[in-house]
Amino acid sequence: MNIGMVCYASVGGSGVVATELAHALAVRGHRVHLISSEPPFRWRSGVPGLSFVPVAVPPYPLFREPQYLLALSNTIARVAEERRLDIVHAHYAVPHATAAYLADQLLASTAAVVTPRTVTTLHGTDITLVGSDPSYARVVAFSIERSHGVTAVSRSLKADTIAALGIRHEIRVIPNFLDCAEYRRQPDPELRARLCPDDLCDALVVHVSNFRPVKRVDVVLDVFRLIRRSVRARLILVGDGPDRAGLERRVVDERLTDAVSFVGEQQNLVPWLSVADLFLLPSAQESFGLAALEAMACEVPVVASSVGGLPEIIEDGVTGFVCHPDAVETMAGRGVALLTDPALRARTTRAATEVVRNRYCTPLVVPLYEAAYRDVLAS
Ligand code: GMT
Repeated sequence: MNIGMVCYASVGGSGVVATELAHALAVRGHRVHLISSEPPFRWRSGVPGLSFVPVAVPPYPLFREPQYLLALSNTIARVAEERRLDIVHAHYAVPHATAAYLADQLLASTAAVVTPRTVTTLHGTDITLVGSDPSYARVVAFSIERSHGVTAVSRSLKADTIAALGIRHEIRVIPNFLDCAEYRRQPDPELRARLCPDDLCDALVVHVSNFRPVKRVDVVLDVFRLIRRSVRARLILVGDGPDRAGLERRVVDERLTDAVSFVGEQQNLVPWLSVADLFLLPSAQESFGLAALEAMACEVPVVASSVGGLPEIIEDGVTGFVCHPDAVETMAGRGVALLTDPALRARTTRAATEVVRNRYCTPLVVPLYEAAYRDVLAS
């Protein structure tokens, strides 16, 4: 098939999933054209069958608002014609489902020979935070309904989409996935010794996110402080975003600079996860929680909040722990248990990696997207 994959380039799970899907589909013999403002975070050049198409947004000094939606719609229609696309796959509904719809209408209005089918994948905040905002809801719902196929990354997000936007279109749940050959524990004793010297530290706690309020990195710090009452632990914060500066100030004010390190965005997470003993994800909302899945694949036990799709990937007490988002003491207690009880830790990480390998590796999930493409092409 000839597929146009539309996604955000900024660091975030939807861009990661779209880029990995584009890559995996190219490896499976499809031609994939990734359309975005710039090559996304995980972009790998030189893969046969995979190409990148930038969306150029010409500046005009009179506008304070860049016209990204128009430029993207135009680019999708152009690429569809030039490269004879069968499928346009929009990741994150806002505004990509709308751009795909506009491109579809453009092609139809010019009686183009090529009229690709559109598929929209809902990722989370495109519904739960952004898309259901009254400023956007009507056009987002309209654009989702006009997609030929719709997928969501969890059952929870499917339910949220129906509840928040009243969508009647069939929504197929296709979970996120990862390359299980890449995401496995690969210990780096030097990195471990640098981050957690034996004489000062017994355990490494890790959190990875884009430091937005929904991720509640302040709660990561609260939980970590409680854990430190019983375990000589250090905290590694991976990522960057609007909440980082405030947290850095808090770490200084609370005299935690020796115990907490901010290491910024990391292209390759595996080394950071492979030195970790515990992963914290106390998000307010998380439609899937790709970061938790990546930790589980690298044998890091996860303590997360019981929101959104997290309980679909983490079975409480079996493959990790999910707690009420406000139960900070409970999260800390679960963390201490995992750090101090080697048998519990081994049991949990073994069960978690088994679930990852049995359900979430690339070869198990990518065929579900191929089936969705075949169905919309046949419909
Ligand atoms: O969190 C966002 O606002 C953006 C989005 C993204 O692009 O990373 O995150 C969502 O999509 C990810 C990939 O499907 C999911 O793993 C995240 O759970 C989801 N984030 C939220 O629901 C907060």
